[in-house]
Amino acid sequence: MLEHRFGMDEVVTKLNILRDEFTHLHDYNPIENVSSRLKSPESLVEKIARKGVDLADLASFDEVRDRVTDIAGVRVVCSFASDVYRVFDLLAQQQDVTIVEVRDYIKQPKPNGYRSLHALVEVPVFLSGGEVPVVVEVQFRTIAMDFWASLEHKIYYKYRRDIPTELLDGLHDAAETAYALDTTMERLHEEVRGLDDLPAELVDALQGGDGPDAALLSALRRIGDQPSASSSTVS
Ligand code: 0O2
Repeated sequence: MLEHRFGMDEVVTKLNILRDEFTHLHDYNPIENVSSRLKSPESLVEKIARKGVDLADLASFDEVRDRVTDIAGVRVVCSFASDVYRVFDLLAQQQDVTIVEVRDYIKQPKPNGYRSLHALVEVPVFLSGGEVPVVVEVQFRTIAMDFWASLEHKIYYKYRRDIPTELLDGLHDAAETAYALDTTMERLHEEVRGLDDLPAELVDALQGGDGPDAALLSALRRIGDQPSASSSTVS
């Protein structure tokens, strides 16, 4: 279990470094929050049983590791879905990180509505006896996906996995609403960032008086998207 904690701490450090770099050296930080947890022995035993495996049949801890891949878990909460993939890419491209498996529950949500990007990553842990590869499960999700998953997790355990159908339907609808909110917020965010690229006096002029002319703003943004033409055309 200690090895898993060391591996988990390494991944957390990598993500915190990225978050701090974005906070201090860039104008936008895609990482809202990074948290981690080591599965408790009780939860480990419960998960093995949930998978229909008799603990007595497992001869070593390595066999337990083979069955339960999220002993060390890290969760990264991002503002928007595009940030989820961006942060995943930034972690995946690091030299000492090996991607073992990716499950994209954002593109293919679970039947209950659960969305997150799951990655099993392997990192080397350097112990006194040498290097040990450790697998850590990293879950990347948006704030809205995290909000939904936290509530669903509580309900799941409250009803001991036997959730009434009405509640299941309500949760599924809520997951779709959360996803729609993610999409709208991301579009608004992109619009505001698009405005940042236009000269301030032009944005002020468009937003004063009778309000912004949506068609003109959208045309200007399209021009702004073409790097070579933007400044000369707009001015
Ligand atoms: P806990 O208590 O959070 O640790 P598999 O590999 O398919 O045999 P596994 O390992 O469950 O099964 O893989 P999966 O589906 O990638 O899930 C791993 C973890 O993702 C879960 O761990 C949860 O943390 C989270 N998760 C997956 N599905 C759901 C879901 O429907 N709702 C919520 N709230 N979380 C989910 P644990 O051990 O199940 O739970």
